[in-house]
Amino acid sequence: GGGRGFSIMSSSGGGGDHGNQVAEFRLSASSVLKIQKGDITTWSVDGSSDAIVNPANERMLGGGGADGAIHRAAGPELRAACYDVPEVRPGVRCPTGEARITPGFRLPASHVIHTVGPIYDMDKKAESETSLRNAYSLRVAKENNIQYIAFTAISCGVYGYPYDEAAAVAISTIMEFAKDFKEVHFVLFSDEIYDVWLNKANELLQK
Ligand code: AR6
Repeated sequence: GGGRGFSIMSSSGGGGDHGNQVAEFRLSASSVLKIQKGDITTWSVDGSSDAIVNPANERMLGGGGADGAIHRAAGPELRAACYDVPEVRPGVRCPTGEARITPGFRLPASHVIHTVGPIYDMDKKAESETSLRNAYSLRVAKENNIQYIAFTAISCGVYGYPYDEAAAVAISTIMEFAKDFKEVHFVLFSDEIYDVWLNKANELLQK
């Protein structure tokens, strides 16, 4: 009894093949994990206590991948706010495994949590794993009273983290530290990563 439910639901809008299905898992009595395909720049739940997590780099001034898309959608105000984040050493505003928060500006989400995942190093797996775990930045979100948070597959693009290993870290970290958020979302760009995440959540969250 009281087990973790799992269901596939279609989100509103209809349309694509299985492109807008949302897989839902219970994390605690008050908290759900939702895994869906999509573009994180369009994500929002309530526009006041929600945050998207930007897989940034240590300079925090934008880049390619999701970071580039988030900066384009948020407008130049986001880069200005990032520029104002103090450097901890020359060229580093946010060290690997840490996070910084800014407003979302023109994004539908109210906040952006900029986090820096590791550049995957197969010779330093334990270090990569610790940094990735830390990049899931849930403490910063809690300190800022975020109730709804959306992640991409941090480090799974430019930074080269193997999908299956990254999914295990991502989902186990969420299971451990996200039980008091209302909703935790993964908004995943590719079919392949979506499938890996869904399989891993089924493995770790299904009884
Ligand atoms: N919505 C959701 N996911 C996305 C989007 C989007 N709009 N765009 C890309 N992804 P990456 P990293 C996926 O490379 O590996 C940047 O240049 C993408 O398919 O964005 O942590 C930064 O400035 C992949 O699955 O981040 C850093 O220099 C995932 O998001 C560096 O890349 C993460 O890929 C960070 O590399």
